[in-house]
Amino acid sequence: MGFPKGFLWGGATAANQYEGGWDAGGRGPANSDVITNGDPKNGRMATRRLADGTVETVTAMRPDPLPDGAVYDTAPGHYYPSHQATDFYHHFREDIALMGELGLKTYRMSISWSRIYPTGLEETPNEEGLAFYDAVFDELHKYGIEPMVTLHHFEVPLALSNAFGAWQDRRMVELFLKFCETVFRRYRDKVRYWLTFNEINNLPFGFLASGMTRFDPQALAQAAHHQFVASANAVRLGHQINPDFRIGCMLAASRVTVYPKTCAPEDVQAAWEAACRNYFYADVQCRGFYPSYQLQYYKRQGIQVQMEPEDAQILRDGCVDFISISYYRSTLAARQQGKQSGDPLNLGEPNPYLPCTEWGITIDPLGFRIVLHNLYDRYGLPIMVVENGLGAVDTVAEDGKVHDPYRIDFYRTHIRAMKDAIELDGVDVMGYTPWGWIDIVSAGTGEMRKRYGFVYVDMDDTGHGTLARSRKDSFAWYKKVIASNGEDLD
Ligand code: P53
Repeated sequence: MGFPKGFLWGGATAANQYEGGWDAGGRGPANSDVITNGDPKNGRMATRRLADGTVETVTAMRPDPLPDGAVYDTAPGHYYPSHQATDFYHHFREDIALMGELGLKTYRMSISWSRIYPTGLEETPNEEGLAFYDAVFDELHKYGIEPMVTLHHFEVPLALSNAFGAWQDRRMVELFLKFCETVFRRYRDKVRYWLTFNEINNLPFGFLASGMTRFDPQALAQAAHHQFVASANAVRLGHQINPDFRIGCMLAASRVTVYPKTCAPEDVQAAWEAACRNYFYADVQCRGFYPSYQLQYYKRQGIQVQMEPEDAQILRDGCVDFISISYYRSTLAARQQGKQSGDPLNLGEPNPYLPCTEWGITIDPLGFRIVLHNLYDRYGLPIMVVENGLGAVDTVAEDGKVHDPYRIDFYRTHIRAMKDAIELDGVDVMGYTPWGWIDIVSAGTGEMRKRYGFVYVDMDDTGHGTLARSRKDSFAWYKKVIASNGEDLD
């Protein structure tokens, strides 16, 4: 049996980590453009300008609230990895040729909102930005590659963060819809697959993920609601503009792959609770209403989400066509931990049965099969795997090449697990787009040395290098996997 005919083998990236050209072609700054590089321990920092003109750096995920008169801004003397990233903006023809050589059927990318509406508030879109993505989509179609576009991948126009804290404010719903309508209409015949919010359950990554400036549980719940309404409206509008559009949500599935630390029922319940805090985001988008457990949880926490009378209907009418996921790892939960750690980068305790990467990420292919099965049972919707991959340090060997058997191993075991989910568990998997098919900047730490690609990009942690592209060993391997529709994994 194996992988279905027409399985969408692909590769994935996001604009804020790959595109660069941050001030080219009339683009406005985004939240991601004021976030500096970081390190594995401390993650990334954001810069802001205080009322007296001085600049401070604060944590990029959940900084303290903005003091009066302060704004997020760039400042001299800092390195902002998104500004150049790995420069797709100036390399897109060369990079898409590599995608063609690899045999990709689909390419998952994001559109940078502030390239289309520089502050988010303009009445008319930036034509140069629209033309850039036209050129990208045309180039992809030349090679028979179907674009899959994320509308919101950790990026909002910076002006909206500074004006009202982005997603914590209801005004975002309309502004986002204006952006969606523009790109749906413009690319109506060039893009069929769309994803609304990347890793919507990683919204607690705050400023980095959603451009928010307040991070109390109330603000986070309200922002999630605004994203649900925005997503549902986008789904409905997209289907009106082109009934052939297939529009999905996107869940960080690692966060629902939570194992109990022991078989004590209290640990099992802790694991289930931790998963539910994440499942609920997909529940709303796939089923069209809030699950009762989440409403009770909000009540218990004293959280009151402000909902407009029309919202229930909007959510019902805006269910997604499919669910897409990222999957990197599983985690452990135990009753002793009591409350979940407030640190979104906290990875929990190590699992003694599993190896982990230099960044503390467990490697768990069976967890991948388990979560695919769970999600298919839960929603009965096709599942598109839009992120999976291994962040590792690659070294250029004496022969000038990167030999990365560890990456091939990772993909081999994960693709086998996905095949098991299809063949043994009957899961409907639409396709698979490895994360960072080409080296890009890390979202979590802003590093370059944490590489995911089949293609190596000559650039270091502070942006130095020729940006030259070269094929790693895994490139030829993945090419063979695609050519054999997943049969040849040796
Ligand atoms: P990096 C962790 C931290 C930030 C974003 O992560 C994350 C995660 C893992 O769930 O989510 C996704 O680059 C995200 C991508 C990101 C990828 O994981 O920190 O959708 O933007 O690059 C990998 O190693």
